[in-house]
Amino acid sequence: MAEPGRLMPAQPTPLQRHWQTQEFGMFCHFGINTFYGKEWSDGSLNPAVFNPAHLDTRQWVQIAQTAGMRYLIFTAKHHDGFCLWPTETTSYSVKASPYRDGRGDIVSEVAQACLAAGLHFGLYLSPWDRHEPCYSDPKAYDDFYVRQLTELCTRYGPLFELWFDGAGSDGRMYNWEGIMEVAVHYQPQAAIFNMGQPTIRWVGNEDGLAQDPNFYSVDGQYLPPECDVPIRQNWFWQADDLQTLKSVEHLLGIYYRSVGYGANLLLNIPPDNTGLLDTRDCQRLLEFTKAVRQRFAAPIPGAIQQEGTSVSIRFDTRVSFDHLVLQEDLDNGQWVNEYRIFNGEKLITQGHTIGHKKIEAFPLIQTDQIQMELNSPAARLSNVTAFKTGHESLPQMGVSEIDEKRWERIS
Ligand code: FUL
Repeated sequence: MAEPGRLMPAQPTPLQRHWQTQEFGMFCHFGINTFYGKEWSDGSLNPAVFNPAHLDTRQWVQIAQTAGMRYLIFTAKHHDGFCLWPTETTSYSVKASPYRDGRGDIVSEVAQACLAAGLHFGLYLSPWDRHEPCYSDPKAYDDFYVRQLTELCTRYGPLFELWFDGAGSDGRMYNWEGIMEVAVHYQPQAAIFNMGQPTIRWVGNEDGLAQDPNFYSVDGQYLPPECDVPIRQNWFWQADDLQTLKSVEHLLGIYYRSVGYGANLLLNIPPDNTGLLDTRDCQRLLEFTKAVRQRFAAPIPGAIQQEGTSVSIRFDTRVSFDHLVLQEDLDNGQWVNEYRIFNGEKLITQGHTIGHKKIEAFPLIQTDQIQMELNSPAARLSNVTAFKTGHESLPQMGVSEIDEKRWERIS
């Protein structure tokens, strides 16, 4: 029930709620760029060198699952237009490469590995296409793009997410209506990232950082954010950027400010030019996710009792903890936009958004109950769990790792 003067918040669909519960995914940028040490290319690179000698998509999936990731998004086509599946729409594809003598289908190899392991699978299909000659003719390109999307939506089983990247498309009007028809018709369960008729949105930076408050209602529509960020500086694997591999502390900082701020985290681990994830990236990823698991290994559940805007959380016994994981009941939309948490008279922590998940860190306390004040009696919590992690504040993120302005926002 809406309070007087307060509009009902936007309501999530079951698809959106499910998507939010998946929390953490692997992004895999792989393509012609991988073989030329490039981030972007203009569609003129020769596919003759595209030949990942040890391609093993099961390794990608196995690492993703060991890291606790629940989905994998693969670049079927980046801005260069090179297609990783044997499309009928262009000759600029794996068909023109020596990979499996031109009979390979990498999208299929990723899809099969995900399916076999039970990992959700999604695709990135860049609208901006720097190879395709008909790109300059909007009508012709819209048809071309719809055909590409139709191939992807009909050949590879259920897709968890379709990633529509806005780069290069400023000022360009695509036939989103036609594009969305294909997506919704063939893949009604796919989350739509950021363009067309989106069901999820870009967080607004490529550092993997959400903010508090993190509002899911945007222009009256429920649109939870996804934080995409590469594990190194670049999205595609490069031989010479190992020094930019993010530290465990930096990755933890991202985790607390994405998943811990109620957003999903899509972390890019790029396959190298042999077709495998780089062992150094894998090692760092697994060190980071092990640290997350260790911190949250021993949950201390709290019993929630609410009266109006006051909530008391009781624990079975007197316990010590330095973290709280809070979750809001989002069935009726997002209501919490302000909360404070007390131990007796003492304010432990406060914030704005709880949403799907909020992770709070603070100096260790010992108690058998805490109290919370919410902004609205319509707000409901679905979970409050305490943890003794041995860490009393959010992981630091060095100023050198992000620009000054952002630092002000997130510190
Ligand atoms: C950006 C692209 O230009 C990058 O190459 C990368 O794909 C990133 C995820 O999105 O807009």
